[in-house]
Amino acid sequence: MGELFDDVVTICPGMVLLPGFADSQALDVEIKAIREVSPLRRMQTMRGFLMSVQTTSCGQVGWVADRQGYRYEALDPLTGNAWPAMPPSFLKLSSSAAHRAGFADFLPDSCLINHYEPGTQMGAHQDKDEVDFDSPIVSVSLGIGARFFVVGPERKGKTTAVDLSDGDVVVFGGPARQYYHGVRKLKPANHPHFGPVRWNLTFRKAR
Ligand code: MD6
Ligand code: FE
Repeated sequence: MGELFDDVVTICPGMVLLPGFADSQALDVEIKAIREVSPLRRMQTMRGFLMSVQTTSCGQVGWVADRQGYRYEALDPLTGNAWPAMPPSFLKLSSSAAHRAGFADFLPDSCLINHYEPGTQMGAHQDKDEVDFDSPIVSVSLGIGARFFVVGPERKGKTTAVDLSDGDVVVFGGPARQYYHGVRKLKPANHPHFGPVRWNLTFRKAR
C-alpha cells in the first residue's frame, strides 16, 4: 500500500511543507496562557504604520517592531517584564518538524505569534533580524486558511503560492532562509475550533 498523502512536500529548495503535522488545539491552550502574560498588540513599522496582524512572543527573546526598527528583545515593551517562557510542547513540535525536514538539533529561543482576521495580510518581507541564518525558521498555521507566497532572494518577481491550513507546518531553511515571502489578504472563513481567525507561530533561533 502506498501513502495516502504526502507527509513532506518540497515547495522549493530549502522549503518544505509538512501537511497537518501540528495538533492545533493543544497549541491553542498554550497560546491562551501566553496572551495573558504578554497580550496581543499591533506593532509599528519603521515608516510609522500599524501592522494589520496582531502579535506577541514567547521564549528568551521576543520580536519587537517600532519606528527605530525591528529586533529581538528580552523584555516585552508593553509589560516591561520578560516574555513568557517557551512551552515545552512548542519546543518539541518545532524541533521535530525541523528534524523531519532535514535540520537536526533545531533549538529555537523565540516564537513569534501572529494573529490574523479576515482582511489582514503580511506584505513581502525577509526574516533577517536573527543572528544565525544556518538555523531554519519553523512556521505553524492554525485556524482558517491563508495563501502564503514565496518570491525569492529579490522582493519582486514570480511568486509561488502555498495554501496553508490548520495544522500545516512550513520549514524555511538553507537557500530559502532569506527569501522574500508574505501572506495574501485573508478571505472570510470560519474554523470550527478557532472561529474566523488564523494564527501563525514562527520558531526562530534569534540569538
Ligand atoms: C505567516 N509567516 O504565515 C507568516 N516567516 O503568517 C512568515 O512570515 C514566515 O511562515 C519566516 C518563515 C516562515 C514563515
Ligand atoms: Fe516571515
